[in-house]
Amino acid sequence: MDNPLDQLELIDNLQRLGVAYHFEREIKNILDCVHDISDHKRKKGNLYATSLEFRLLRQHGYNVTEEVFESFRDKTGSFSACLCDDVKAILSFYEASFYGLEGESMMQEAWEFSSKHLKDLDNKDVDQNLVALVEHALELPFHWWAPRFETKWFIDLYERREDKNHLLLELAKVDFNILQGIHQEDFNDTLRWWENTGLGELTFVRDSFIASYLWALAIAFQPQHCYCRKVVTKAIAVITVIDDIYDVYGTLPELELLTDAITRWDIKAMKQLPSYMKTSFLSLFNFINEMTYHILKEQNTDVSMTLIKLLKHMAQAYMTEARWYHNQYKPTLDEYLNNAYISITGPIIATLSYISSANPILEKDLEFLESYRDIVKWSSLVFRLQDDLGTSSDEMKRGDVPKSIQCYMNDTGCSEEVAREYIKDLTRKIWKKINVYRAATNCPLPQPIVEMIINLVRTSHYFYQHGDGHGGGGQEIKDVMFSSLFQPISLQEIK
Ligand code: 0FV
Ligand code: MN
Ligand code: MN
Ligand code: MN
Ligand code: MN
Repeated sequence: MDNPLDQLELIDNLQRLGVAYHFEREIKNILDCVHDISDHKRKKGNLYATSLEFRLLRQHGYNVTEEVFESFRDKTGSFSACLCDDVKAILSFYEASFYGLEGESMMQEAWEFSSKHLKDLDNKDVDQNLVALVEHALELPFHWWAPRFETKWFIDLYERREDKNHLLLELAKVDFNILQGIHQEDFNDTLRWWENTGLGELTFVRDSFIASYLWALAIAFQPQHCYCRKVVTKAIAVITVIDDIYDVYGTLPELELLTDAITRWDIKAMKQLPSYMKTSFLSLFNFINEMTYHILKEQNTDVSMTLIKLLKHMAQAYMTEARWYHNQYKPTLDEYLNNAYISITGPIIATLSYISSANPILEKDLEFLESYRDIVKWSSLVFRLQDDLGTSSDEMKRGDVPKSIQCYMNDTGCSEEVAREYIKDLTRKIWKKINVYRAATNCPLPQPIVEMIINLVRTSHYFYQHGDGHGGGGQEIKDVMFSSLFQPISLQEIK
């Protein structure tokens, strides 16, 4: 393809069809050219093309200024209403707005303008495929979708398009099925491990093993990340049990003993634990030690100190919440969040993703991950806010520490509805910070791990948008989970 707009649309399709990872070099070559020659003549007056180019360039770490949208403002300085007749352009503008950086006021206006028009859209005379894209984007924008969770949906949509490329469609389907086969293998492997632990039989534990695997799949779906998926699945499955012990089952004195055991990281601490806690503690202990052994053998690197430190902080954050709850203490939102971005386990999952996929593992990266700074902190905060939006209603019924929504209500006296809007707004603000760290040329972590951390955030948007998708969730999310893991795509094409 020679036409730059066709090339950009092809990249967009490759990404959404889930096959872009086969063409990383080609995509980079095209974007290098587009970035170099980014001429204003070509796109002048074309909001669709300008937005698509802006979004793809920012997504791939190129420097583009928000000024490219200046020409779409009218004399009064607002985006002109006549742009709204072109739904495809407004959608493209909306998708681009999620790549805004902290401090960019035009991108904020772009979001306000485009999201309002998409929500108010009269669907009557609009192409049905475009309507489906708009609804999908209002659910979650492209930037917030975890890579694998929209692939099947998009393949289906693409198939119904008149201008589809048959070869590309076939590639996407075959590739999806091949990857699904690989995913089923690591799923079966970890499932056997999980059944062996016997933890699923504990009466107070949520049934979340498939969900645990899907978090891992969303973080790193590519074939080479098999070990990473297994590690992350096991971690999430065991940590979910530990979280339930702290939140639901343990008495305060028992929880002090568990916190002490994890903090000391000593097999001798087993003796002090009540018997129902022993298997959970020992599963965590064995899993972490086994992985440490594996990394030592493969890379001659000792990651034990990092992991023990992060686990200690996690247990202490859980303990803080348990004490607050049992003493009926109501933290302020700030106080709560300072603890809760650790208790959501974002930092530890980020670190495990790094350790199980990076080679060589670097001391400076471990130090950064342990520091809870920048991308690690802000990503974990969004993860926490999404979890609270999805799970806190049930948590309050069951009895739990006030979560972000309740803390904000206590701080301000506002209604739950207002508090939820506040948390959603805070989420968008923090994403702008995440975008800044993602784009920073001096980002201390390698790009693939940054993307994994962001995928964790994206997954939290998906899992918690309609309730507790991790701990049971509704039927819809269960169907999607089942389908993405166990149902291949039929290769019979609808003509
Ligand atoms: C979330 O559940 C949960 F299970 C966590 C944080 C442990 C495993 C990690 C992932 C799901 C990635 P819940 O809403 O009960 O967590 P909180 O922290 O609110 O108790
Ligand atoms: Mn919990
Ligand atoms: Mn908890
Ligand atoms: Mn609790
Ligand atoms: Mn929760």
